Amino acid sequence: MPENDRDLLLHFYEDMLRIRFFEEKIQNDMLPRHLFRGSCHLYIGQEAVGVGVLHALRDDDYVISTHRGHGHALLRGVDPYAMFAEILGRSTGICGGYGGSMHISDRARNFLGEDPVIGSNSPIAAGVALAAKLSHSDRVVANFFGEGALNSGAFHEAANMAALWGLPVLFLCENNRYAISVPVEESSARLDLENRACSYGLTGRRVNGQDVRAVYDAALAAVAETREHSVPSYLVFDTYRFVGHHTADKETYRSHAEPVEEFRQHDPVHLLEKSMIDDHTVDIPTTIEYRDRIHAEIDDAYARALEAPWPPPEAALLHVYANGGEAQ
Ligand SMILES: Cc1ncc(C[n+]2csc(CCOP(=O)(O)OP(=O)(O)O)c2C)c(N)n1
Repeated sequence: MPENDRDLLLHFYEDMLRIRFFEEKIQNDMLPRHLFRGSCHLYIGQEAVGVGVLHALRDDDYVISTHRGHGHALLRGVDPYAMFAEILGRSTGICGGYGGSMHISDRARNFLGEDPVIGSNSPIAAGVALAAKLSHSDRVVANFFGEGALNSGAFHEAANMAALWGLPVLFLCENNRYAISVPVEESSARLDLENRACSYGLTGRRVNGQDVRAVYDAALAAVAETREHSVPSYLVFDTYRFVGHHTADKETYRSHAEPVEEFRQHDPVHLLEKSMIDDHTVDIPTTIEYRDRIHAEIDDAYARALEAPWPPPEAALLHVYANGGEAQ
């Protein structure tokens, strides 16, 4: 990226703050008040990956995410109010309150959704890319998944077909070191994850996922290659999940030897903030202004979502039967 592209860096900063504050609301308010059913998988600590990649895409490109997809959805421009309302199960949620935290989607923004079935979103991404190719568009598909999904057959089937048919998919592995409680060292025969798709001709690139500038640069190059030549790309981002696998996770599996505090020094939000202050891109009052403004935006969206209407009981049958809910 250009050495000092102030506007772009400030966009990165704003987007990272929005994701962080959105999810802190879930963690610090919704969770203790038991305001949602099931669990939420938070993206706290991994924000630089989503921000760097999404800024390298065009609005008409497609994004397919996982159970840990709030950040990707917000970056696509999904309304935070409609996302809070969705998680709370309200009728004004982005999916009418039917999906909750793990099934947010917004076709109008080419956010084809979160998919919590591990590995299964890669074949879907390949299918969407095939459709894009057959319709002679130059749109690309960004397929996010965790390192756990690399061990699924579905990922390998998709990578093989994408390479064989020249499909414009970006396979984007977010290596946060754990699949629920299983550390990557105990699930992967080899730790050079970037080589995992070599036999399909996919040369992976390993990227520091805590450094939004590095993510953006790598994503820009991969998107250009994929778009121009209609070929898949593969990137592995090393990142860290600062919170539990999901909101009910007590994290008892983390060994005492794990340098949690050291990892926390690599908080992507703080790293970007510090680097912008150090190189005089911004001053401290500006960062406070940004934080206050985004906090106010998230507070407002959340307050409105808490007041949002519940779906009427008869809505339980909508979208279930082909005839719209009438008893057969
Ligand atoms: C096919 C399938 N098997 C098992 C699960 C249960 N499960 C939910 S999340 C998860 C771990 C995913 O780890 P990873 O792909 O690394 O993503 P992360 O949660 O770290 O973002 C598993 C095994 C599932 N959702 N789908």
